[in-house]
Amino acid sequence: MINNISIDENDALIIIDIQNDFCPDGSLPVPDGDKIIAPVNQLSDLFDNVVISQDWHPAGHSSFASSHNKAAHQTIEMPYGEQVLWPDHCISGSEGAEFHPELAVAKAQLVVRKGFRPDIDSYSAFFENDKTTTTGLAGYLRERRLKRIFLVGLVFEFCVGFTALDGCNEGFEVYVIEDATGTFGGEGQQTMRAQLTEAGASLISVSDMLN
Ligand code: VGL
Ligand code: ZN
Repeated sequence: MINNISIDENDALIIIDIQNDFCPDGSLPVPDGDKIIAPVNQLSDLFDNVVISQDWHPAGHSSFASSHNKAAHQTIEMPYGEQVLWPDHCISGSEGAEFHPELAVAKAQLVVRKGFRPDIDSYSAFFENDKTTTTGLAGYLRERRLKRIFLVGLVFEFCVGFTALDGCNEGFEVYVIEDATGTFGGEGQQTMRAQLTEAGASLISVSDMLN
């Protein structure tokens, strides 16, 4: 348990994909996905630096099951490896791609969009799933001398987790505020917890921050 973490000007809160499609009325809903919004908004108040990511796919994206005549949650082999197929979600410009209306976005200094290339999905806010195409986020954080990143949002074992793993690889000190993330649960969640610990990320709670 890490208590009373105090935040300074070298820290950034990165809010991952709190968009309508990942909330209960959306096309790829995360159970209780909207329940994290109040604590995320409270956390935003603590930080000088806030970045938000936005899943942003063209219609007919290669990560959509509908593009392959397959059912959602099946997997296919892509040139960059295995890809889970999803229901159509977060189509650029659609209401589903918008941030949840209760999310406090005014504080955000940067919005990173990802997954906009038709042939590559992007879970991480740093790199697309080919692990080489960059979003520019690492360069942004470095130029702004931001060293510790605190991650919240959706989904723990996908976009939050992959962002955290890449953040560790890129040399940032990474904290995942686990009870301010949403998850599908099950084995995927457990595997990601183990991977994060192995990579050196710290799994912490909202209460470690808001004391
Ligand atoms: C996500 C699946 C597909 C996420 C995005 O934000 O975790 N998951 N696209
Ligand atoms: Zn997506």
